Amino acid sequence: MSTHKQETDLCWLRYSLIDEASLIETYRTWCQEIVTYTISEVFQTAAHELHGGISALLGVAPVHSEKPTKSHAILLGVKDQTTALDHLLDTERVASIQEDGYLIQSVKASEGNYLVLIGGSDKGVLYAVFELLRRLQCGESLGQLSISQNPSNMLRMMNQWDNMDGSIERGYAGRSIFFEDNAIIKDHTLIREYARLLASVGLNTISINNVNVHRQETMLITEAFLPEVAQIAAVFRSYGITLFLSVNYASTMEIGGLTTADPLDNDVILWWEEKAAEIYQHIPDFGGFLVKADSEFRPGPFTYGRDHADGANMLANALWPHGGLVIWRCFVYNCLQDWRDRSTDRARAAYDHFTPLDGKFKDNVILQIKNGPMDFQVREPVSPLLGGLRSTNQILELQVTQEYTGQQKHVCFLVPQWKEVIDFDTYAQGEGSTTADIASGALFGRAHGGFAAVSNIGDDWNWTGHVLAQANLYGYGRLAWNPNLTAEAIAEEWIKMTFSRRPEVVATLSDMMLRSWSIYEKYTAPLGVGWMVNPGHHYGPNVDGYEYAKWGTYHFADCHGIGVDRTVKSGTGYTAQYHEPQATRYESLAECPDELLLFFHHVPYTHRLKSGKTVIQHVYDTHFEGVDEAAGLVTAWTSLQDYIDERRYAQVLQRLQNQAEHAKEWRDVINTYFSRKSGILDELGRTIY
Ligand code: GCV
Repeated sequence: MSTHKQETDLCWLRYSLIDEASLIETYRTWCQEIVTYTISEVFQTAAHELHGGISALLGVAPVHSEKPTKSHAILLGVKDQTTALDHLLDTERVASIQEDGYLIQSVKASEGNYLVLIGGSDKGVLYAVFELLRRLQCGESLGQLSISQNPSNMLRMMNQWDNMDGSIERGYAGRSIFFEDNAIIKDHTLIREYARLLASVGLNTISINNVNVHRQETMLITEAFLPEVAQIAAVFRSYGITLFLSVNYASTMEIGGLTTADPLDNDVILWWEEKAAEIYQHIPDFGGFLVKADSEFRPGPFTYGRDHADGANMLANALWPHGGLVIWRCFVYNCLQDWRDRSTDRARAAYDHFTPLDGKFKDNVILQIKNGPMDFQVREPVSPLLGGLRSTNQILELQVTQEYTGQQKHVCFLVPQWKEVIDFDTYAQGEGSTTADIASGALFGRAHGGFAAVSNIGDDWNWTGHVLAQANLYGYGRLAWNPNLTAEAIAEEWIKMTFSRRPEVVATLSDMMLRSWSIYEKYTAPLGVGWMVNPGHHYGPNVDGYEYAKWGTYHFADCHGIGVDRTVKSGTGYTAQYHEPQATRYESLAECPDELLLFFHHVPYTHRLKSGKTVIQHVYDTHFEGVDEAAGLVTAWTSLQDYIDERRYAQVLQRLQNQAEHAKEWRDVINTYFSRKSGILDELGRTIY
């Protein structure tokens, strides 16, 4: 693994020397001096980051002082701890800053010109510093800065699916930066760099091991590993990030010497209470447990005839005295389904399991809900469970790792997809009840809420396998902080920070990124049907790969038509899990949006979409278009050769070329399958095999 810092790409924290003469002069004037008004570990991180960022961007190191001595200075302080700065700022604005929030204000005072950065806490200062550096990287003017920010989400979490043998479940960028050979990696260089990347986009919590907790990872909460876990927690703590662990629900049996994991058993309760106390001795600010229970062969309370509130509350009680949280995943479904059984619908499962338990969870339990009802497909509706719970803390789960979206071999900028999810109106409390407001807890006044996402990084030199996949990590963090940011704005700032501010780079690359999800969707599974991938590893086309499987993942294509009837009228009744008017919209063949048609309805190939095309012609057209557009990505990228360093240029070029080739495989497999099934020819007579 490459722990050598120079070999590792710094992603959007490259801080390349600014090359516009007038800009650098102005910035140098403003950034001569850093004045700090408080001391704490995270505050020092903030000051250190600011110093390092400015030195690299401007080629001149600022001086550090305890009070301003120059004509211009950057003043860093924490709200209510910096009375020396009070006279420079509007007290109401300062009062409105919450714990992780911040204010950045340029002030012309008689004593000098200042950029004042005030955080609601030392973490707020760190976020303010990264915001200021982002503004510098984006070439923005500093004279009129007046930025006041509070994060929308309290929890802004990253979930690693890292195993202790060093592999990463659904990882496409090398090996784990945390574990190898069933041990914790002792060199924390990459972990620290990762903490910087996460903090720079405002993320504040991380679980470091896979939710599938196997034998070795079960031991992470024992004396054998806790001292080293505590060291990792310390690295993250210095960047304001709280550490969680995924735990095995059956730990009492696997490592506790008990014969049961029944959540109502007194020995089980006691064991977890003692375990929690032991963990907090090592890590006083430990975040808590992330739990996958009764899901895909993982143990859980169902074995004992208990429900998920019993299971989660038992763990929550153990963590309660220490201020810890239980994040309990709702990805619970029957993974041993018989494909002949058309009455069981996997899409219904999370809602059916968890809505009857609404209000039964302790206050320190948070239910983690995947964005869609199935599993991170290229297109799914929003999970109706988001909107189905009123009295339970919830956190939205996204997947940054591209399991079903090209596995970081294909470019697929997921921010536009996530925007559709978080802007979706659930109507849970009338119009305007967006997923974003449910996840944050704002809609129902919940204490805890936020976003979680499965990470896409490994020890590859560029972190994410595909250089352009760094944008998904970046974009996830930015949205977790502020779901109102647009995909366009996120792409633009990411490009400026990561590559260049040159207009041709920004315009070309933004266009590539913003269209990439739609391009990927075009040449893969059509109209929301999903799952046409090779089983197991999930890469590449295989229309019937999951059709006769136990996983509940079917498209029901025959010679007449395709799609899953999830209507109340004639199907699985899934549409009723949505609030009106979404329920009616999805139930109605006429109103259902084209892009989700086959998710909700079984239709003949000759069914006409709103676009005016038949389903079969849509399949053919999009697959030919998708391939052309994938080839267009290669051409667009080559036009940027002069502006991108050789290493990253070559890496992206090679991946885009492979993508363009692989898109043809997708096109030909899908088109051929449906042409043979339907017996209907392409109206344009293109080659279908
Ligand atoms: C961690 C999907 C993935 C699994 C993953 C699971 C989950 O089924 O294919 O690899 O397991 O989701 O989210 O728990």
